[in-house]
Amino acid sequence: MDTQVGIVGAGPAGLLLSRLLHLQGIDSIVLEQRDRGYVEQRVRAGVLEHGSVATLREAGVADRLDRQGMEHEGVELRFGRRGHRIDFAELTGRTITVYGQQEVVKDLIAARLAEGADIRFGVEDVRLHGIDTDRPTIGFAQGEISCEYVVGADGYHGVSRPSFPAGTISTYERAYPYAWLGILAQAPPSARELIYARSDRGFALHSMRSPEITRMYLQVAPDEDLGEWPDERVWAELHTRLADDSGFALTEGEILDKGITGMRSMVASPMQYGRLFLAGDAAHIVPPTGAKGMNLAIADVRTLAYALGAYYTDGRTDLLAAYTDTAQRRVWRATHFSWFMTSMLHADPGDDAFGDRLALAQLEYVASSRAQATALAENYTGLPYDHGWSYP
Ligand code: FAS
Ligand code: PHB
Repeated sequence: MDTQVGIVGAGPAGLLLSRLLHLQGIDSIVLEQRDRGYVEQRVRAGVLEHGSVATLREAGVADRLDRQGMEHEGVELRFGRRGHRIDFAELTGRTITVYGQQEVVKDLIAARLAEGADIRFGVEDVRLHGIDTDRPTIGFAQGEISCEYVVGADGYHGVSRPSFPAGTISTYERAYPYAWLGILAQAPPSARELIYARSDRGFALHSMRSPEITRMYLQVAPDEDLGEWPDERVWAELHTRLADDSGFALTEGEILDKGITGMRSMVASPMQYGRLFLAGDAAHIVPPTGAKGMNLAIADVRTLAYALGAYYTDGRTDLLAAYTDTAQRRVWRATHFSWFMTSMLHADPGDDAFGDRLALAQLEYVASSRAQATALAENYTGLPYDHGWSYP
């Protein structure tokens, strides 16, 4: 046997799992199809829940996060040219931290390689075998590894979920009639906190990566052509959608990265077949409006590492058997919250004026009701985990 746990995918889920297993003396090998440079520069999520920050600290990979992460105590909802701040700290006692996903990935890779971990980049043609036996193997162009458990942390387009035999997995899906055009710009953020804006021209989001780098998103059509969006048009649309009556000024800068991300919700269940477990985007996708993607991946591997620890320490298999139910309680909560934020903040091209007014009425309610604002705040900052992180 080459290792105890074979992990496919070096995203936040796969890398954090290998670290949490290592802290429990459990061996793993991570197989990644892309090269190290690519996974370390891939721009994706940027918001860490309260619990995700605590988990990265517990995993001992938060030094740079603690130095460079931007802690926010609230967020602004902007509609009707007016801003409404949701005070997370006051309403829940919890905060969020803005820190790029690629920075989390860099920190995890550095920590793992520093302790001699086996992370294989650039592997091709990964195939899973014997996942219904107690000695599964993972084949790939450059070789094969045998292990006791396989974790599919290979994202939505990975090979792990399709490795479930036909009829053994169900997927619940919802596609949204819009997408996000995202930019990374060399410009200081134009506000201290995130701004989620709903305008009659559609959604816009003001976010950031550092005091020098702004991250922004615009609602566009699912089949939008990026070629139709020269920088000037992007900025003009951002100015329009983020405008308010308090003289908000948007600071422009050189656009460093520009891309379009589709919007869908997908939950696959169960998240286990035999000795194969799914974690992160391999098992569920949420639209990014609720900033839940990376945080759910972290929550999954927190639960899975705990269950694998109980198996290797005490031979317990009950927590592994309960993995799907435990993980999916949080997955469906986050899936609902992400759908709620997406529906409330985007102008649905298929909707009529009645639908528009419903979304605005929901926004008005969140902005004027302490109960509604608290519900949003506790979901956004992240609900407490089912269990504390301590070795079983
Ligand atoms: P990841 O997709 O991060 O990692 C999976 C890894 O598996 C990848 O490195 C991939 O190369 C590898 N892999 C795939 N197939 C393989 C194979 N056959 N063999 C070997 N390796 C394989 N969330 C937000 O909250 N905010 C955002 O702005 C945001 N933007 C996003 C933009 C995009 C384009 C995408 C796809 C997602 C975005 N998300 C965002 C969600 C994102 O943060 C994910 O939830 C997060 O990356 C999930 O982490 P993992 O499950 O580790 O999967
Ligand atoms: C980001 O900073 O990339 C970001 C922030 C909040 C979201 C989505 C993306 O809801």
